[in-house]
Amino acid sequence: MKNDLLLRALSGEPTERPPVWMMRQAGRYLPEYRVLREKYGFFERCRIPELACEITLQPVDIIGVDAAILFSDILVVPQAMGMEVQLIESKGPILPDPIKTQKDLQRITIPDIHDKLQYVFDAVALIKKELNDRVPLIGFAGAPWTLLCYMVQGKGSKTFDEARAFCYTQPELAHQILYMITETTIAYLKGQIKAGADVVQIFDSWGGLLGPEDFENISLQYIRRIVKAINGEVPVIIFAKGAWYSLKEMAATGAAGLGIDWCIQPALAREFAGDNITLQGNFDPAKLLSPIPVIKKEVTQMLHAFGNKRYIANLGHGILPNIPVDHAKAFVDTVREWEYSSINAN
Ligand code: 1CP
Repeated sequence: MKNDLLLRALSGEPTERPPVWMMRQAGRYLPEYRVLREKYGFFERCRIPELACEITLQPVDIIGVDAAILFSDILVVPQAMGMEVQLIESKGPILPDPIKTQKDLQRITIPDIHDKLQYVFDAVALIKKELNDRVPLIGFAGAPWTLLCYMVQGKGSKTFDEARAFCYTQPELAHQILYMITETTIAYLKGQIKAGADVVQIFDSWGGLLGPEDFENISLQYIRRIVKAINGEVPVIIFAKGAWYSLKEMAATGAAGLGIDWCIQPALAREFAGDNITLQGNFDPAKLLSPIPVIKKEVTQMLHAFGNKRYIANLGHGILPNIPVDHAKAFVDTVREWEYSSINAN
């Protein structure tokens, strides 16, 4: 691997500077992505390995990030389990027949992963070939709770109140579904790893909507099972947005890295997570709309705050579609120009 900063940061080996990538780095803020978006539907872009490969490589070539992340979506898993998923322009994902009752369970299965998601594994293999070991490739999946949110609510939401109420009022049914998603996800991530993914990230975008006890019961116990099943084959990063109160428990799963958002101070996150894990984050994506000199100053402050410990520079959530490309580049360049030795020099 020519640039193995990400792998070294995840295994706790020294690095001269932190690696940097951005969640949702392949996407609408890039004009090159928007060209393909005009021509092909969302799932076409996911399903045609050549397109998924081209989109995955765009931020590596254009922005200069230290890792590629597979272009796909977390919702291909509910799709593979038998649910219809549509992506509607400017509305986001819609699942027209959400799960509400025990009877609806008949509509979903734990699928044969190669039957349903082979196109993802083909994309991973092609991306690995085209990357030619320039930077590591991150594979990913949604956490079971975050996928259940969409499968029950049927669309995006700021609160996913229907999904939360579902878990509290029909706990047995909820746990049956979470179990099915977990089994599917284990096979899915193992397939990505076999096809060549160097790291996998579990996105629990809605973890922080649950209180600490419910997070353990509804989300973390299933994430833990996934991490255990991967059993160190590749490093796993858990990103549970908003679930800062469980960093200690998440660190104990055996994950190599934990993503954090901008609502927790780096020092406090480190205190909760302990020293034997890599932290990833946590720049507020909305700050990328600031003038470039302000971005540079704030990123430098962030790097100082994380200090000379196991660290991957990233945003605290996905990049927004209206971020100018040169602002995204300023974020990445500031990290690339920084060296750990500057901490001692100052
Ligand atoms: O072109 C378009 O308009 C489609 C927008 C889009 C894109 C670019 C969607 C629909 N998905 C993606 C790609 C995607 N999704 C990636 C690609 C790799 C990357 O560059 O990072 C990844 C990792 C995801 C993961 C994803 N999808 C998450 C978890 C991360 C997060 O941002 O919280 C979630 C929650 C989704 C669901 C989803 N898919 C698409 C949208 C717009 C959403 C979010 C909807 C919502 O707000 O509820």
